[in-house]
Amino acid sequence: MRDLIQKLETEERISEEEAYKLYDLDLFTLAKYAHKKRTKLHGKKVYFNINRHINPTNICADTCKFCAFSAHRKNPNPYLMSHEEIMQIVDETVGRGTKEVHIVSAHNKDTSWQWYLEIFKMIKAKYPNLHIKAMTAAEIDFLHRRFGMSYEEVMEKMLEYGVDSMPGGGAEIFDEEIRAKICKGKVSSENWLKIHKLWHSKGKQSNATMLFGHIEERKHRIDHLLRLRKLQDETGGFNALIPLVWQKDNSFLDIKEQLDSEEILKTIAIARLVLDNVKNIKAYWATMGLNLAMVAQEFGANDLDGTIEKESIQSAGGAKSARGTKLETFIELIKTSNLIPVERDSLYNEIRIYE
Ligand code: V47
Repeated sequence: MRDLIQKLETEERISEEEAYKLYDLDLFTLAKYAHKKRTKLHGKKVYFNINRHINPTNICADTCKFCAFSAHRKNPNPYLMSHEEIMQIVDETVGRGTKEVHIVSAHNKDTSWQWYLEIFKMIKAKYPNLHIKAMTAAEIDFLHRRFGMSYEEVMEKMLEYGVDSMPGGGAEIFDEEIRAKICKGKVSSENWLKIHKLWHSKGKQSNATMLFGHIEERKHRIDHLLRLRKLQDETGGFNALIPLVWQKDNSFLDIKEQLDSEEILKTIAIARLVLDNVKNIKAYWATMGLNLAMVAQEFGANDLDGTIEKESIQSAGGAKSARGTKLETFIELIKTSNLIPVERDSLYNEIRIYE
């Protein structure tokens, strides 16, 4: 343990073996080093963007046990939006100043690949400056299996039609045994990483997520972070990690307790320390609440994600995120915490500093 503390002091890379010992440290020791690293990278800045989440369908061929969003017997409200409906949402949100649309769908086998992809062309034709963050690795893998398109072909269409960056969804937890229990049949961890690697090889950027607080153990989170760190060493294409705290309502996992704040903060701090090559760690307010997301800014996180406007995935699991957050709320909370609110674009270029 003395060696590990020594490395944290000198900011040397933590070895794989040492990473598995991080949870043995107490919260405030982790916080001290994670905050130091965060401050070195970002000072007192807290980043966010003005974005809109759109989930065009909840009809899903997969049966992930942790998910409350897809239409199933606990949530029997299947929907599928037309491109006209999606465009109407985009028109309205652009009118309110949104700079990014984050478009993620369930895996609907009754649609065509054109339904998935051509909407991006329509959006880009009308709003060339609107950033389109769309198509998780899980969706790309689904289109590959359903329509026989190679990953390369799906990506060619994404690029041709105007997708700017990929969101981090579908990563869940990479450990294969846990994956078999919570999301059997979905994109494998190997293919999730392969898809992001391919996207990065095209000079494009993406995010990564980690879903925690369900049946995984601490060692599985560390394994997840280490697999991401390894790929990031190769490609440098990940902008941010989004640790997603699992929301327990309406799922098919028999877990009664939501993860407590101490474990969430420890995980954020450890993510900051292990992922020494990923610049941004989001405290995703939709899964940890705004108050804890603000506290997390002192435990290694430097980003709150965005205003979102409408959130359907985590709120289906019980999160209080359905209606997004107002820009003024972000600004006020950050300022009253003696930190500096910074509106960023989707690739972390600064747009406005609220001094
Ligand atoms: O992959 C599903 C997760 C993800 C639940 O890239 C749940 O900027 C918690 O990936 N409780 C989709 N999480 C959301 C996502 C995302 C969100 C925000 C920003 C970005 C980004 C990406 O949501 C899924 C899954 O891991 N999820 N159900 C639940 N009950």
